[in-house]
Amino acid sequence: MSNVFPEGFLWGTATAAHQVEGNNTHSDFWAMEHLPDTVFAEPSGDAIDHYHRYPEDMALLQELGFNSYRFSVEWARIEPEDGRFSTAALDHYRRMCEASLAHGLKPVLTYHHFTSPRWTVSQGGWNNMVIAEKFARYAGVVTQHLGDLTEAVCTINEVNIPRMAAMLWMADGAGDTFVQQAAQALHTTPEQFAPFMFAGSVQARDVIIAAHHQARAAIKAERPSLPVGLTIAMSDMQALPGGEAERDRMRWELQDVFLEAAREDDFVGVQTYTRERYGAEGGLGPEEGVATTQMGYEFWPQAIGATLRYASEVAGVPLMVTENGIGTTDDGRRLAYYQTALQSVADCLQDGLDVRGYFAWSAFDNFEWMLGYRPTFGLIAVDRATQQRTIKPSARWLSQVAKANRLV
Ligand code: GCO
Repeated sequence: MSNVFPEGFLWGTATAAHQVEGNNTHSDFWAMEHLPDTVFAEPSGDAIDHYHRYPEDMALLQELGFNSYRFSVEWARIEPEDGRFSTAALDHYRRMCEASLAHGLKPVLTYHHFTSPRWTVSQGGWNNMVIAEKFARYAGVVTQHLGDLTEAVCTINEVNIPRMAAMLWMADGAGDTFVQQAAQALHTTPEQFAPFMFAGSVQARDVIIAAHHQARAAIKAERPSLPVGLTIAMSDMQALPGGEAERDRMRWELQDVFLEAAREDDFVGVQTYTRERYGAEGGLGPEEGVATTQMGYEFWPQAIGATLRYASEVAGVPLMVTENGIGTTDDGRRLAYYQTALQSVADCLQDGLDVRGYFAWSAFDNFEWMLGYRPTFGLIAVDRATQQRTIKPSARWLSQVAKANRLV
């Protein structure tokens, strides 16, 4: 059992623009949050105003001893209308990258984290192959402006989540009235409605994979040496006796296809929260006696080790833990989660897996999509009335690990 992490290991936290910045008004999500029959618990609003407060926020992350920060640049701000790029928005993200570096945090940038400009939806969204070209064009522009300051790029966050949503959570549709209203607001039809999260078809899957490949080429054309990868949502998919075939079928659909698409990448970003069990009939809920989190997931921190091993086996490229964490109001549970999770990452390293970094989800309590602000994944609490930040004890523990580059 080793406790030491390799030299140069990236230690950081992760955020996503829409979840922290506030007022992402040109995005499809903003429009969807404000419909009369919205499926969002509440709108994102000012979020935690990271758009303006990033210097103070980065100072906190520096104080905690991290050496990297994974954040996303917002396509809807950078290209608010098709083909119209905002130099001001690009400059904003350049200032963020500069501030990040000045705080000793190497920027790992995500180019797409769930939200897209509104205009993409009116063009058929992620069902239409045209978006792959548009996304690649945007990726080229971003790289031209920020590539010299960037440590690594995650093209698309959780390439498999739309497919997962369609197969696991939204089998009954996301609410007909909502889709009708959203389609109308975003100038499309319910049949062609495909914002990223709602693009669960096989066709959309192929569009998303093509968008990643084309973006990778556009990034490499600007900066051949910049490491590029995608990220994938992975639970540890376990089979009970008799459930192997069903588990393998689902794992092929939800993980293998995407990991195979990453075989030419510089790394794959693994994002893990829990495990899922399969029996002959399909997915089983949480096992009796196993505690669950605010998300209803089983408390299963060792899942990260299992998913790293599986990702390595299928993709065969270096790995990065781009998200790992827990939604809980009990920070002691969070600490326990990180202790077990990091031990399982250390065990993977010991066994020779090439893991380059670990990013906790999340730096701050933030906007948890449809669930609003209720789930709290942050290492740092935020009082949204005052925007006051408070470092939690779990962050202090992770800080010691990051500073020592070993488990303490
Ligand atoms: C993700 C999401 C995050 C979520 C996190 C917690 O990439 O799944 O990136 O946006 O907030 O997973 O559910």
